[in-house]
Amino acid sequence: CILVIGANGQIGSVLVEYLREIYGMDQVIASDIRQPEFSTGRFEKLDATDANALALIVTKYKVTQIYHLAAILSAKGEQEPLKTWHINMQTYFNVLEVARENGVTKIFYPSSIAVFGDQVEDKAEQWSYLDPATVYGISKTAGENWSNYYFKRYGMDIRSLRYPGIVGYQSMPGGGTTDYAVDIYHKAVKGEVFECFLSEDTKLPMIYISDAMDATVRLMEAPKEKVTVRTGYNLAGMSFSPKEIAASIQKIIPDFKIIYKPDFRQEIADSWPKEIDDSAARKDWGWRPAYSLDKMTEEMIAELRKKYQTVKQ
Ligand code: VAH
Repeated sequence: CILVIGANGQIGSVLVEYLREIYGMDQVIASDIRQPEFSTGRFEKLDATDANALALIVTKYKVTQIYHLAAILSAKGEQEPLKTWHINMQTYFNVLEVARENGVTKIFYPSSIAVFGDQVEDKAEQWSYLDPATVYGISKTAGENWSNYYFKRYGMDIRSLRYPGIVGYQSMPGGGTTDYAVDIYHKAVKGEVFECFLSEDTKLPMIYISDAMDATVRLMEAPKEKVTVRTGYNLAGMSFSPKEIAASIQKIIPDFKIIYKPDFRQEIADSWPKEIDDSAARKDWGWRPAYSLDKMTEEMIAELRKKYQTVKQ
């Protein structure tokens, strides 16, 4: 069985369905700290800071793979730095130790472009120097190094992607700095003016949710010997600025309006690279993005129009 921790989150909520499509409904156990209002398959309430509770679920379902998608993201994480560090690290230490003690064969650890900081000018290479500016980024950098340690010391097959900003229609914008790129579509489809918390030229690496899902499973299913990066693979679909995504939306919704009111998240975004070199992922396990900005915009608007129409009826 596969256990997804943080199944209610932006990635988790989509990944659970994606994995169930591939491996079968009863092969994927979703878990999160709160019971969702509705869940289609097996769900276990779990506070992943509680190692015993995690171990009970792992043994109950004979879990062989864990996707650890629970974390406090970059913007929200800055409000209480030490709490963010504790939650992001304690949950991962529990995953590593419970997995080691219970013969879990594979772990997916989501990293982020937030591991990069001001040492990277515009383009982040696979082995660029990591000087993260946020607690979230510090915790992801630490998590990558712990993954590499457990791989070397215990031979555990832990695989990781440095996700850029993820854009999807399935969940509402969360505590991420890149979540402006989710919220903008909701406002455009509802015919509301969008107030952007980043300046118009803030270019950031992003990826459409479908490409993020494809990359995740492609990495997890790659033959072990192909996985040459045991910290975190750079990954990106495209890079764009608020001005560029707004222009992409206006091709479909011409009267969409955006205003710019940068706040504390501007500083976080400025510490991140504008572009990502993901050639290692392309070479090792055949990564190729399928979505351009305009193709993502078409799909996001179509899906959100369905979502809001159903709400209106
Ligand atoms: C965030 N969406 O904004 C996450 C992600 C690269 C950004 O880590 O915190």
